[in-house]
Amino acid sequence: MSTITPVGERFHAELTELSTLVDSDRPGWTRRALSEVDIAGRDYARRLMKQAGLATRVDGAGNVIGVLPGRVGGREIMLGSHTDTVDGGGRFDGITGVLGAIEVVRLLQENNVGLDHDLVIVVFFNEEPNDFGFFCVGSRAMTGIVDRTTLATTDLAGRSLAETLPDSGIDPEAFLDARYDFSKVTAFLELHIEQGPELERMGKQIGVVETITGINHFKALFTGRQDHAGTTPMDVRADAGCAAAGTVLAVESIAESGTNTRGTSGHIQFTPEAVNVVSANASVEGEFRGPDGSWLNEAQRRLTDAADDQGAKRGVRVEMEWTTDDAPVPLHEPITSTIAEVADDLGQTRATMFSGAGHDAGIIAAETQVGMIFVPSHDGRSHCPEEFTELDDILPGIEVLLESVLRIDAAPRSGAPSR
Ligand code: HGY
Ligand code: MN
Ligand code: MN
Repeated sequence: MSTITPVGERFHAELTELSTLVDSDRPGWTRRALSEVDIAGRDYARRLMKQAGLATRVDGAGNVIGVLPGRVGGREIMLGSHTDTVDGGGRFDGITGVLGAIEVVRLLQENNVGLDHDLVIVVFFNEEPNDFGFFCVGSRAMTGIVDRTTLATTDLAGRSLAETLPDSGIDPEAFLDARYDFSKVTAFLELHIEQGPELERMGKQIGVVETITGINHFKALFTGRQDHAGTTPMDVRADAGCAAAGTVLAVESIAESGTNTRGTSGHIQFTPEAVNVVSANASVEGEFRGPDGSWLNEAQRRLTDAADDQGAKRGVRVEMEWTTDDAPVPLHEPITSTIAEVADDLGQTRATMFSGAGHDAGIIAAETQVGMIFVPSHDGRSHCPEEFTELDDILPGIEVLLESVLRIDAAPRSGAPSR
């Protein structure tokens, strides 16, 4: 077993530098995809990859890909995560896994440890939800599940994704053609902060992810009639805002009806926005999550019906669109058990976990064997400026990532990895 330990100061300095590349007009540690600062973030990661000796390129979908050639070649082990954040997000979501993967490359080289496999590091483009209703955009493009309908989707200003991608240096045609050949990938591993409270509560160092949540996103548009707020009697209004608000409450009550299920409305807008005008239009965007695919399907149906009811009783037209429909993803047993054995052998405490957060790993799992390594989040906080993980809590995750790569590399091709 390897006794190589990560260089904490180096990792910490890079995490500080990358996390402070932020949009100064936004709260928290904001580096949203499709923004200039997101380009700077991916460029920074690419510079580090080059310094670590990787041959780098950017694929047609904006994913930064670095390769450390192996002794044998032909087969790959892939590591990766993302550098974009939510608006007002934190410093650790995504970049912990990117910088952790680059640290693994450097540790292998500094300790003259060669792999048979090529080691491929990916900084996935646009993992967090964008204004077009999509998330995990780069990993979806790599797995070939984007199409012209994806490109035609519009934001609330009416601009299409196809019109917007070139601002980030992405050609829409190349975006459609960014499919990666996963037949040569033995496994994909993603290190990530937990983003919830379980590891800290249990006093465990490492989370071994068994399943990643299913996520269904929706956009609902409500079209009513604009009228005077003082002279229009309540019974003749077609108030789009009220239909939208009723839909928000339906999301909450449907989510409360399941086990470990979640429902969130993250956006609501009335048009016009004026206290003395009945809303002509309104929009709501939100999502359901949960570990059970059939519950998610049922939640979709119930919310579509609830929004229709909200509209029908007010004479408001409702258009409901489900923009993503991702089923829960079980991760792959040979990889998850390798991660668990590695943690045990390194003397680290660990727990098996469900991920309520979505990850590029969940998309890549359709193509190759996938495992995820979680490290604790202080107070379980994430997607907020207070998101925090101690350096001493991250380093064990990098050690597990490194040793898992070594075991997968050394495993017989047809069997479960072991060493
Ligand atoms: O939204 C999510 O679950 C992830 O953090 N992108
Ligand atoms: Mn996130
Ligand atoms: Mn993330």
